[in-house]
Amino acid sequence: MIDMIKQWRHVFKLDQDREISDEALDKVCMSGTDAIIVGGSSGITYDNTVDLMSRIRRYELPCVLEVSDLEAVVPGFDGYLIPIVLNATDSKWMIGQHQQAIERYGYLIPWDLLIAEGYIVLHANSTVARMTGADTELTTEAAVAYAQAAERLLHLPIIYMEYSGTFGDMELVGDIHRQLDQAHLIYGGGIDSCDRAEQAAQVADTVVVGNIIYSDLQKALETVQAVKQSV
Ligand code: 1GP
Repeated sequence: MIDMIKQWRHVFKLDQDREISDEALDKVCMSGTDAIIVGGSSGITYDNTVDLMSRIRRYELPCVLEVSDLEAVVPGFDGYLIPIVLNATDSKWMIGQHQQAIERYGYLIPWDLLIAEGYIVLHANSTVARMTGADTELTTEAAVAYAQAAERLLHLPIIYMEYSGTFGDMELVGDIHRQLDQAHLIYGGGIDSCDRAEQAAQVADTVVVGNIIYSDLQKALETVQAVKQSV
């Protein structure tokens, strides 16, 4: 799993709870992006997850589920991303939900398809920050220390800097990237132009594009080449 993810430069994140036409989905899947992540923070159900997965499955690109709701884990994805919110103040988002899931469904879990992501949530005014009670007011040193704890103590293979809904601090993302030896750095949040996509691609290993798919599909599609051309 991690070897596959390490090759991804650009990824689209599609939200089960938002409408996307077949035509738009076709453009997203044929855009040249490396993969699709299915995931969202609210309104996630088993049915809307199955529905979106089966529509994406008509295409050849990898499709993984970012698990945020225990009731909506659907078999058939190429892999399952399991967020561990490093700066959550509510510990259930660090390990509580995971423990409960294993207790309840342990015998069903395809362990080799799971991969943990150390999330650092940095946009205070986002659903994920509110839900997890994330401490988003971090100094550079504090954020770097979270990333290092995740990589060196917890041996998490992925660090995900989540600015969902706003464009983040590229200097901070770059600082964190420079401190990582092994972990793969994913950036997501507020990418709505080629320029922002390029900036993010310069400091992160993988760039995730979400919201703009639903508000300006053409701009979203252009981010693929912007990321891929960036060195
Ligand atoms: C959300 O990181 C992703 O989980 C992408 O963020 O929706 O702001 O593009 P945007």
